[in-house]
Amino acid sequence: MLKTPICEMLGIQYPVFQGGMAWIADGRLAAAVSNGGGLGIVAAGNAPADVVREEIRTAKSLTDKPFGVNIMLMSPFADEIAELVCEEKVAVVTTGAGNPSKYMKAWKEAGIHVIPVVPSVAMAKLMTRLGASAVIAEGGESGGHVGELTTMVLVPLVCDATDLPVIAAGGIADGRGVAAAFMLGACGVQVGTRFLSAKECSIHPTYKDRILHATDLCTTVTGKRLGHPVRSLRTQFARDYTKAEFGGMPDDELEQLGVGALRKAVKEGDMEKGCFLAGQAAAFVKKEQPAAEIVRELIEGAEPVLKGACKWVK
Ligand code: TUI
Repeated sequence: MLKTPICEMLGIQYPVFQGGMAWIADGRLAAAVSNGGGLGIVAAGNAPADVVREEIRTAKSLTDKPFGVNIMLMSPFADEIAELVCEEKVAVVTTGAGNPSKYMKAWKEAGIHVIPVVPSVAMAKLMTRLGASAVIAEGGESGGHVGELTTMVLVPLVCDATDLPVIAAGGIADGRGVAAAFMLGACGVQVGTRFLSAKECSIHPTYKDRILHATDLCTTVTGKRLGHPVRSLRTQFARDYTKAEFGGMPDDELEQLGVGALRKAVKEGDMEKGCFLAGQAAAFVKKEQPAAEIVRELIEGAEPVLKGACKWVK
């Protein structure tokens, strides 16, 4: 049985977080992951507080287990979501795409466990000083907004920089990845892309199908020029965006090209204009299955790998 200090801290059975995927991680998916013994996470994305409140209430109605809310800090509604999580007394807040320093005091006073994504050693140290409960070291294999470093390098560096529990993310979608994360010093994992294939994940069937058929070179990173590198499936949108990015389209026009593209992927399965965020680990995702089964497979797959880890040590 794989148990680590993060399980005790958060009152969860397995050290598996579900990634806070904007537009995708709703109350239904979060509750299914939490009911499966992991930590489900409702993603606020770019949604206003009333929409996120509904998803939190949905999650509460479907599970009595702890779950979290992910706050995407580039959202125009970040301030109101920051207040909402205190009002709703959510157990855990994870953050992404920015520095959550200005909210930390209020969240801690509300009794919330704050677990930020840190893309660098400096950010890990800052979050440790400001009282985070743990940190998520997310490498550039992940889907969506990516940092510079790979999981393989970022996780051990962050482990060396803080005494807090470190959750590894980016490129993890099976038991081998979970075991490897533990070898690097992590005591938990965050998994996004694998949960796109969960039965309880409500993305458009075309999105799910593309993930199930993804192979090794199916993802690419766009948006570096504007300073928001994003990993997604290599679709017509990604090709058009890359052409515009390197073809000298003015910044404001390029920004407009991306507006609404995520919604078009998630809600409409639009293969021309949709941006299908996905990590490199999409290549590991082979079938649709209940979220609880995914959590169990991640853990049960890791145990024999970890037990066999000393086979070359003589
Ligand atoms: O946030 C994510 N992944 C995301 S957010 C998102 S929505 C979006 N859509 C289009 C453009 C941009 C965002 C889709 N996927 N992952 C966590 C993550 N956080 N990765 C990297 C970071 C990060 C980056 C900089 C965290 C902190 C940070 O701090 C910089 C600073 O000092 O402000």
